[in-house]
Amino acid sequence: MVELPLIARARAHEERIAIHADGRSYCYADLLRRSETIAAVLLDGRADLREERVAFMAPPGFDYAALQWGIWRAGGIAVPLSTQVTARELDHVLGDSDIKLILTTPAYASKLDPGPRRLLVIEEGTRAECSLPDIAATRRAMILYTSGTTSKPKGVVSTHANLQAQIEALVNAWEWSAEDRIPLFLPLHHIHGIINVLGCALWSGAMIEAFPRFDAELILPRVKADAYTLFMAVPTIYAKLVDLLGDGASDLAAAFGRMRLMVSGSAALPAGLHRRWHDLTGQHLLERYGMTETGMILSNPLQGERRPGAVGQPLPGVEVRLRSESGETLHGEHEPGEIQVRGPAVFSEYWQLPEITAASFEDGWFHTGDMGVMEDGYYRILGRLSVDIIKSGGYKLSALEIEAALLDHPAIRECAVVGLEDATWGETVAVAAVPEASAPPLVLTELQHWAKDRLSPYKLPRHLMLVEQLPRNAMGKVAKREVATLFTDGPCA
Ligand code: MCA
Ligand code: AMP
Repeated sequence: MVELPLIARARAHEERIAIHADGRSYCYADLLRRSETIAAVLLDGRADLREERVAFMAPPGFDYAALQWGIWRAGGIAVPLSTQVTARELDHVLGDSDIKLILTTPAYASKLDPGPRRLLVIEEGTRAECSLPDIAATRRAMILYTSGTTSKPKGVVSTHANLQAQIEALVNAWEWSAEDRIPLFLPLHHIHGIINVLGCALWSGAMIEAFPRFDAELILPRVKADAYTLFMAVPTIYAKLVDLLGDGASDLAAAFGRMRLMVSGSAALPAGLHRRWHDLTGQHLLERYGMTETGMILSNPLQGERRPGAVGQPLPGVEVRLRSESGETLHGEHEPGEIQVRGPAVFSEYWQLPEITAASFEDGWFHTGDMGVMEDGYYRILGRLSVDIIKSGGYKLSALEIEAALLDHPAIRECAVVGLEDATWGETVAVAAVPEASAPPLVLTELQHWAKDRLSPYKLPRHLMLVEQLPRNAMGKVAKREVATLFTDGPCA
């Protein structure tokens, strides 16, 4: 039988604790048993799901891991759903990936309206077994929806081989071992949580302590008790922790300093925040850079200088090049170019978007849309090619998607969404709107209230400015950079 390496490796750690959550500990044997049951329920007499897409919703924890492994062991493609998804966003994901079956746990069943699809609630006592199919590494494993330069999020398809390459690069570079213990509080519809934390830990036989969200009141006492060797978070979380730590030395700061490794990524870690964290805790954060389509690409070293404001060198197995606007590969230092990536970790395709997939690659090199530069042997990220991508709290947001949702508001005739720099969130969502003449005056809180059924909480506008017209260039296109200066130069709601 051809078993996934992740599953085969778990057999070597059967007695070890894999996940601790809600006051319970689950060992690797529990995860193997539960995922086998889920696979058998899914197969329901069939030999193989043959890449059928199966959506699932569960908070970080044992159930999430068991559902993911169950789908994989039955031969399906796992489509994890955000626990904060709105009905409209859900409709897009389920329709786009042609989902017929959604899996969830009793606690989440009432949050989901499956429409015409089957909702299968996996109860704790369920038991089933059957022989499971062979799963080749080339089989497609997961679709993650990522916002970008299209108004609707695209499905990023990764094979088992892609995911394994993403995990192995990090396990090797950061020397994961079965002795590691890590808190998991990041959302599990993006790879930061799925691959960098959950995937690497389970690959290594390590222990995860799972929390439904980043809850400082629950997590910090555990940090203080030296419960963890590793910590992985987005810069927003480090900014919030710096505020919580205050100025003086403390037991908590010392406990952060004792961890073997703390990593920051998903968005730029300001050099000042990196230094402040070191002053407070004695810990040099390791900043790395990656993307849903590629896994992690660049990383500061585990041993050696972790440079503030820089993202280091390519991870094992990842090839990186910088390309000029005219398409030349840049070899020198201090020459900015687009970051392009090649290697076994790079995704296979955007789901059912062959033209967009083809346009994203050149000779096997994936175009990230991020600009970078090499300085004294370290890459530094300069920003994105598109002004329509916003990074807020570590989430990648599409200005076009938010604009399309807001245009349904009866008081908005036209609008432009931009990201404004913010010390805590990296960027926050701002909207400049031309109101409908006949409509009552629009205010931010009312707009947020209206939009929360349409957009996930992290996509909601945080600033609103009403304008008579949007700034446009000579071609009539909205000049986004000028829109941003409207907010920085003038008052807004
Ligand atoms: C929430 N709030 C915000 C935002 N989100 N305000 C401005 N901008 C935002 N984006 C407000 C809420 O309305 C609320 O306001 C208050 O902040 C607290 O909200 P809450 O949701 O409780 O915040 P939180 O729990 O502290 O969440 C912040 C968070 C979370 C922990 C940073 O956003 C998070 O988990 N982010 C990680 C996302 C991630 O994993 N990205 C990885 C993508 P009020 O108090 O007024 O009600 S993968 C990726 O990017 C690549 C591959 C990579 O390299 O990793
Ligand atoms: P996502 O599509 O959610 O996977 O987000 C990937 C994007 O996050 C990248 O294309 C970058 O723009 C951004 N990103 C990730 N890590 C970093 C970092 N360390 N510094 C700057 N940007 C980052």
